[in-house]
Amino acid sequence: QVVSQGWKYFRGHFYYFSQISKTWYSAQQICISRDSHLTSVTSEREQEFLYRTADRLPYWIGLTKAGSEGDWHWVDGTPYNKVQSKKFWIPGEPNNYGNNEHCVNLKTPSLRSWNDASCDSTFPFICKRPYKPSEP
Ligand code: 2F8
Ligand code: CA
Repeated sequence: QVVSQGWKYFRGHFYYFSQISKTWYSAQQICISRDSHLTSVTSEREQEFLYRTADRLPYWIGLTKAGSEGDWHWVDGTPYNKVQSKKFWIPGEPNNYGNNEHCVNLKTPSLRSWNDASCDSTFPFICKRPYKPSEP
């Protein structure tokens, strides 16, 4: 079926790995236009799937503290679990480098792979949408 072209299935969701680079906000707008959001990460299995598929390129994910008085949150509405998420940050991150890093990318090929970066930087990005079997 054509609607899922370019989307990869993993455990109940479809993921789209873009081949173009966008700012974080533009990337999220593109995901929304395709019935999805920049991806959340809620388990080690999911994180592993993402960094393996990313294959050493940095990609925007759906974590930001823009527009929330400094609290990290997922744009797809998933609650951000600070304790569970600690193991996904690169050691030393998030460091808010230059006092201007409010968006997150998946940067290194390991479970500890998140870096906060300037939302105005351009990177490829990963959209995620639930797999919903259509009505018969
Ligand atoms: O050393 C980690 C540091 O590296 C860069 O800043 C020098 C990153 N900046 C960008 O990706 C724009 C920082 O986010 C990162 O913390
Ligand atoms: Ca950083």
